[in-house]
Amino acid sequence: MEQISKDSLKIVVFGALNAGKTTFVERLSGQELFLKGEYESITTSFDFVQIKQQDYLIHLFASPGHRRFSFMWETLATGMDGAILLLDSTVGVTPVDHELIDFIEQYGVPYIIAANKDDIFKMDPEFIRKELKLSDNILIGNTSALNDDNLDNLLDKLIDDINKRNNK
Ligand SMILES: Nc1nc2c(ncn2[C@@H]2O[C@H](COP(=O)(O)OP(=O)(O)O)[C@@H](O)[C@H]2O)c(=O)[nH]1
Ligand SMILES: [Mg+2]
Repeated sequence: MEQISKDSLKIVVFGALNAGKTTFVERLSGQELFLKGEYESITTSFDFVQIKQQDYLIHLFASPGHRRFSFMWETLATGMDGAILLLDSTVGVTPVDHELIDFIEQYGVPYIIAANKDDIFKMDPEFIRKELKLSDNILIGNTSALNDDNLDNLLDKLIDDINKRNNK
């Protein structure tokens, strides 16, 4: 029988339209997606890459941001080990972000917040914590998907949270 050498984790990146989800998974994978689920630059289906991190094979999905495709959130979330909510720092915290947090919390998996486009505008993590009513143990980081800034580090921390959860 074939040996499976790596454990795998399913992680899903959620976020509003234009928050930078496609860019985020592209930078993390170091590849431009060959097949993007995009039509006129709006992600209509999901993006998917596989990356190796901390001895895990990570199946990293990005959800379609447009509200009209929210029916896909549940499909993507099925079996996820962790989630990342990407905020667009140039826009701030929006109703869709509230909706996404409520959605993610139903699954009871570790998740982190990435305030993206930090290269243009810096959002204060504590402002985000208050706005989204997040407890202190939820990590909030500032990222620039465009400049590949803080992506690996945040993913590592999410994996640490997942490990902690699974070793309980
Ligand atoms: N300045 C800046 N632009 C970004 C960043 N991340 C994404 N973008 C840009 O924002 C736009 C939307 O990004 P995209 O990844 O398609 O967003 P998605 O709709 O969430 O998948 C594109 O023009 C990206 O180049 C970032 O960290 N900084
Ligand atoms: Mg996209």
